[in-house]
Amino acid sequence: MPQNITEKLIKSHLVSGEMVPGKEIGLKIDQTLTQDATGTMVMLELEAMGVERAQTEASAQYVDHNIIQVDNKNADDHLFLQSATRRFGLYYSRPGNGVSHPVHMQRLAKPGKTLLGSDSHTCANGCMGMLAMGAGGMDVALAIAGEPIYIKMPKVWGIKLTGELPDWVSAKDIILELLRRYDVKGGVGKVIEYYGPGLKHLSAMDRHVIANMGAELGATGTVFPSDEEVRKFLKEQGREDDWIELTADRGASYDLEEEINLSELEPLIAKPSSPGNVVPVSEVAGTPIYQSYIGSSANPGYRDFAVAAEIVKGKTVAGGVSFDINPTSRQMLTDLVKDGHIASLLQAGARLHQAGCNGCIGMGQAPATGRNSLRTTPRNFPGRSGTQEDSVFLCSPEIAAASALKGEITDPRTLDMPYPKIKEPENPTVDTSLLDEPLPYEEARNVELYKGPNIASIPPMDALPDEMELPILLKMGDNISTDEILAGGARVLPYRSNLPEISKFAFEIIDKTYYARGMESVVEGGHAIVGGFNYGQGSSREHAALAPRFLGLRVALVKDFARIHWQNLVNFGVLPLTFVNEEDYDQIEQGDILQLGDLRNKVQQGNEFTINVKGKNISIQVSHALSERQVEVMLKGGLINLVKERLNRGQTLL
Ligand code: MIC
Repeated sequence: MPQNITEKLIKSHLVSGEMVPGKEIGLKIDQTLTQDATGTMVMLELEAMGVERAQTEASAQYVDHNIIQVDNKNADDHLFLQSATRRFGLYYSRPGNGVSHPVHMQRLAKPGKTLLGSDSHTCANGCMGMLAMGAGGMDVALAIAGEPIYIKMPKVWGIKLTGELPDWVSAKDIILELLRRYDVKGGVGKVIEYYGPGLKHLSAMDRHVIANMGAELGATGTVFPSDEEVRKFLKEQGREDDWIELTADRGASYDLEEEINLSELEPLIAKPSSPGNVVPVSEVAGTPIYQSYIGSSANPGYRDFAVAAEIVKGKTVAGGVSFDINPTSRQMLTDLVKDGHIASLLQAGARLHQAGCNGCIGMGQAPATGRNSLRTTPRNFPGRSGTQEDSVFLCSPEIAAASALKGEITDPRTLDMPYPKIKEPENPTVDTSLLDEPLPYEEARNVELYKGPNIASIPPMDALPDEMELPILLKMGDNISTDEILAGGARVLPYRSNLPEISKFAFEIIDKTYYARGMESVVEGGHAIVGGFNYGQGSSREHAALAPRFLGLRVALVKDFARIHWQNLVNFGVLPLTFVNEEDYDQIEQGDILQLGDLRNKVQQGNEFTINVKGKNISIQVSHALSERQVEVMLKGGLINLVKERLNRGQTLL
């Protein structure tokens, strides 16, 4: 049977289950990636589980999110992470070295391998012919310990690319086009696999842009072939030996098919406050802007900065526009400096920041209230920029640069200049000086973990009770993102290694009283929340499950869940339920009390059962999609309890 690339990658890593869409499969993980904002928890989990040493082929810890140091917290976390990587045998990418996804691509990505990362944009490395997936920290900790990842077998969505991009249209517009067609739920349960003649015009970094924002479609992963473009990229990085060819077999088919004719695309923009809110830029041209921001893993390439530099060269950005340049890796920044592009940007009025995620996650560069910010970043969920009343648009570097010059959203095709064609450096800089190699085991085992005063261990969690009466503390609508469940931003992120403290910010964007009401519910046996479709989309941050759980969340009842958040809820013992009849969503209100009886039995006996709404004479049919393995996790109150129990019995992890 001819196979597509996704099937090849899955088959060669399958350790359990059948390759039937929707069924649970276990996959061997070759590489892992953690970043600091999620990595501190991962390292604490490794410690809690008593893991000796990473069992993967390569595991790397990047420090790219929490890089503004206004007090001791972030700096202490960096030292904790450095000590943990030395202890457990991981690579350590120091602050300033760059964003995890492009740096991983440059230094460690290998075609044919699997990569699991505690960051939803881990899928970016699918550009290298890898099966790269985002996951919660606990799943990544287990993968580091040598355990498989369990996912539902995805459908494979083949996207045929034909034609060639017109001038002023670039890779970002390709993924925005897919978001325009299918919105933020379009990729759920699917791996997106690109193929076709249009590919030959897209460099490995262009493909990174597209693969990265597969996360915004909710996809399990994005896969590109490993072809001559990938070989060229690896050769430039001094790693040609890591190249293997990986393409779909002739005659391979896909579960679903789509075609994009690149020649027909135009510059696109996602309006506030969803990456799926995409329109042609011409529709919003003339809207005044406060900020134009270039960088992030959604436009990390040399080309992305160089094209902006060429557009603004010899000109000055409009008065009042903050033109923020956030380089994505040190080695690329070096080349942009050498080739004069940074000088062009600075002379035009740019503000240059250090290599890292920065404003993409609200770590600096927050816009003024209610003013329009144009960004090449992947997400514009409400409040994510760090400003609560924000208004963020997502676009290509071409649009961002053109708009910076004009002070208003501008279709770059209207600029009075030819489209700058960018020549990539022939011998790009390769710089490994801030990427520390794993220590040999003999040395590593004596390393002590350094824990600053802000680092708190994860509190114990109880097993799933059999009888519960749970007040609904929040009733929410569709597409609630993990940014709304637990904000990012410079105020909140420094508490990522301190669960009791970070819990104070849970759901604050939606309801500031949640924390106090949650704390009260803990003594009364907990609470539930209700949501609509695509609940928990976006970031993989497991804190969005952990913090509500710490505040007594026992049941999340929604129309449907986003993949990673659903898994995180299970990992920490929060029962994720969906309405069997969606109309029942309208029957219940915030403040109602859900009655769950004989729950442990019901969860084990089948996927559907009924719960009552106290005093209302309503019963609601609900369903859980847990596998047998996950039912066990749920009954124990989460993965940590299960793993600890097994290790105490001298058994293997899972
Ligand atoms: C994001 O883009 O939302 C983040 C910040 O990178 C997150 C990770 C985090 O919240 O730490 C993600 O994508 O998973």
